[in-house]
Parts: sequence; C-alpha cells; structure tokens
Amino acid sequence: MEQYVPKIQTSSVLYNEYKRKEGDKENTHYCPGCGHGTIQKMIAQAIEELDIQDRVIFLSPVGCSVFSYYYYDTGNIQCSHGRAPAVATGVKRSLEDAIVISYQGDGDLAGIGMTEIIHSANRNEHITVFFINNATYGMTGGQMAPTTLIDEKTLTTPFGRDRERDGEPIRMAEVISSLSGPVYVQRCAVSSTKELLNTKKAIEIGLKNQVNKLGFSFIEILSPCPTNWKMNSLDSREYIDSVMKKFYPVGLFVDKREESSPYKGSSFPLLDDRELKELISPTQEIQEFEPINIPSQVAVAITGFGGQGILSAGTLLAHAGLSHNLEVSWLPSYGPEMRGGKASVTVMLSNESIGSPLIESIDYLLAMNGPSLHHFAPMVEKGGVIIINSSLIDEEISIEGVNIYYIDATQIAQEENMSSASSVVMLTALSYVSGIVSIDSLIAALPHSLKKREYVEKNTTLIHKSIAQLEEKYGDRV
Ligand SMILES: Cc1ncc(C[n+]2csc(CCOP(=O)(O)OP(=O)(O)O)c2C)c(N)n1
Ligand code: SF4
Repeated sequence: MEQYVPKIQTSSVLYNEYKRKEGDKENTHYCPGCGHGTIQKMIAQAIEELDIQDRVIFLSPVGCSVFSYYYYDTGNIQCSHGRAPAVATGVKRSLEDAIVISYQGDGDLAGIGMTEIIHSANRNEHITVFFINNATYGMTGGQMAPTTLIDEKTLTTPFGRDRERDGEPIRMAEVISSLSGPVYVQRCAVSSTKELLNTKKAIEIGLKNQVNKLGFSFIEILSPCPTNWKMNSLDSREYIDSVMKKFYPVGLFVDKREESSPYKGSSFPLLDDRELKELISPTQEIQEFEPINIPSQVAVAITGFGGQGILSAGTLLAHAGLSHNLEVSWLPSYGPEMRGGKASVTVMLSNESIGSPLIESIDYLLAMNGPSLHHFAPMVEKGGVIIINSSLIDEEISIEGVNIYYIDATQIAQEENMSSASSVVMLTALSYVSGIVSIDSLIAALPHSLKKREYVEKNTTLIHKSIAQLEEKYGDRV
C-alpha cells in the first residue's frame, strides 16, 4: 500500500493524517490565519523538544479548538465548557507524572469557566494552562466575550462594547497574578516574529514547570480571529500589536520558579479497593460473592421510558457487579422530561479497568418498550442477547446471530402490585440467561438502591417469582 506522505511535517506530536476528522484529513479545521493553528503547532513542538509526548494529556475546551484531539497524538480529553481546569485537577492528582495541558479560549476560561480557573490557580494545581485570548466567542459566530475591548464591534455589540453597559474587559493574566498560588504567569501574542518567538519560549517554560514539578503556569496568548474580526490574516496580526497590546500588555507577570521547590507528591493516603467501596456505600456493607468469569468486558444497555425504573436497575446491576469484584461503570441518559421520555442506562462490567463508560456496541440489550428496542437493537453484537419486555412489545423479532428472550416483565411486576419494578424482572432475566451477575448478588444489592426494608422484601419476592416463570418457559438457568 502506498505510504501517506504529509504535505508539511510540523511536529511528530501532531498526527500526519487527521484520521478522526471527517472530510479533509490533511488540513486542520481552523480558518486561514487563525491563531489556534499557530499556537497548537508551537505547543506540539515544545512537547517534542521536551520529550514528554507519552506523558501529555491534552484537555480541549468547548470552542473553536474543541477538536484538538483530531491533531494531537497524545492523551486527549474533551471537557465541558469552562471545566478543563477542574478536569485537569482530577487528572493530575490521580496521575502525578502526567503533563496536563488545559487549552482554553476566552469565552471558555473567562466566561463560563471563571470559577474553575480561579480556584485551580489559587490552589496552585500542577498544571499548565494556555489561555487563547481572541477577544471574541469564535466558534459561535463572534459574540462579545469577557475580553472584548471597549468600543469593539461584535455580533452582540454592533455599536461597540460599552463600558457602562458591559463593564471593562477582564485582564486574566493580571487577575491570576493577584493570587498567591501561581508559579508562572506570562502574556504573549501571535503577531510579529518577535512575539512569536516569545510565545514559543513561554510555552516551553510553562511545560517545563510541570516537568520540574514547580506548580501552576498560566500563559495568556493574544491570538487573531480573522474570521470574526472581519480582517485578513496580516491585518489581524497587526491589530494585535497596535490595538490589543495597549489594553493587554505582553510580558512576565509572575515568575516564582527560583523560589519554588519541586512537588514531592501527595501526602494523602490512597484508598485501597475495599476502602473505596465503603466510601461509596458507607451505610451498607457490600457483600462479596464468588468472582464471575466474564469475557474481558461486557456492555449492558437497559432501555425504555422514564418511570420504568431504568436508572435504578442500572445501579442495581452495577452494585451486583461490584460484589463479584468486577470493575463497573454506570452511564445514564434521559430526556428533559421527568416521566415518559426516553431513558436508558449503559452498564459495563469488566475484569479490567474500564477506560470509558461510552459504548459502541451492546452485548446484552434489555428493551422495555418498542421504540427503545428499534433504536438499540442494531447496536447488539453478533453472539449478543436481547431480552424483550413482551408485556409492552407485541412483536417477535429475529436478528442473525442474536439470541432473543421474551418475558412479561410489566405484567409480572403488576401481579405483585409493583408496576414500577418491571426493570427488576428484566434484570432477573439478564442474570438468568447470562450469569454475568448472580441472583444472590442482585438480591444483596437491593438495599443499595431501595431505602425501605419493605421494598427490599417485595423485590426479593419479585425476583424469585420471575425466576420461576423463566424456568417454566426456558428450562433451568445457566
Ligand atoms: C454550556 C454551553 N454554553 C454555551 C455554549 C455555546 N458555545 C460554544 S463555544 C462558545 C464560546 C467559545 O468561545 P471561546 O472560548 O472564546 O473560544 P474560541 O471559539 O474563540 O476559540 C460558546 C458560548 C455551549 N456549547 N455550551
Ligand atoms: S472563527 Fe476565529 S477562532 Fe475560530 S477557527 Fe476561525 S479564526 Fe479561529
């Protein structure tokens, strides 16, 4: 096969070909002249020069740089709007050798994420933050940002930003410098060659501070957005030098590298598995059951509508998995409606650490109503299983390589005067057909999701009754 040769090799830290990107896989999605491309290339080069590629976890924000994971051949996490410093805190505290980069725009960092950045800086988290200040909300079409200059025209300030109405723009490098935590704060710019060289140097220092375990580094970079500024590339760089820098002076604000001693690691003791489980369920002892031999990872989807007990069934299954000493994840998904809207939960059970709770395919689908069956059935793997709530789904289906079971879940639950517990009948069927968790572990997990003793007893009876019906229909369980 012919080898792919990139047009321009910028850094080995950036992919040669952007395979995750849709369409054009050779060029980034940034507009021509955008500062993001220039800055991201310099960050990649600094990572390469410091030889830290295998340790970097790059956190991208919501904003034009949301797709940074298309480009960086490093660890990647895409964070909720403004929350990257909080995510970075968690990542760095659990992986102390990682080099954690929080890359954020001005809307993301100084608008919605102001709380996260202030507190992480104040705590002197050992992370590096690159703050890309283009004075506008680039991705959403150029609205006023907290950093938009006075008199600057944007989509939402067509006559210019007004000091009385909109307040002063926020100078983040100065705000961060007022805190005692940070070790290094610098403002630089993507404009002239001289500024670019300064920016490259500041990026290197910001990353090196993490290598040397010195503390929080904040690099603000004035960056062009030619598209929303309605300028060409050259004019937008000139605008940074002649206009932006007057309000946002470039330079060094804090440099405590000399007086900071390297971080020696957390003094908090790490919890072992047992202590962790007790912390999650402080009031209930988690019973231990025989380990279960499951394939390395099993994905279960419980699906239906709000009010069917879908999410609690997921919790029950996750608890049962825990008591078999499996790794578990629980990821709910539901519409804004309280009851009656779509609801589903995916639970992963695994013998190994679970990298992500997101699933691409399903091993066991518990379909509690027609629409959810039709929606999720195409995701079931060959060799997988679908369990259908035949009380509400009046059809028989056949999918090549997939085993289908039917159980009158709603009816069985109603006969016990427990119409909202039909999902427990479905879970019982899952245990019956798969053995991925035992019936005993399901029963033992009931007090974790049900507070009243009376409900625990009623659900236990329901589980036994469901087993009897399943055995009558399908024979002895696995
Ligand atoms: C919770 C939430 N609020 C608002 C938005 C809409 N939104 C997407 S990007 C963005 C602003 C991005 O601007 P900035 O952080 O300056 O980055 P840029 O696109 O300029 O690089 C906003 C408001 C959203 N996606 N999510
Ligand atoms: S809109 Fe602005 S910030 Fe976004 S990619 Fe285009 S030039 Fe860059």
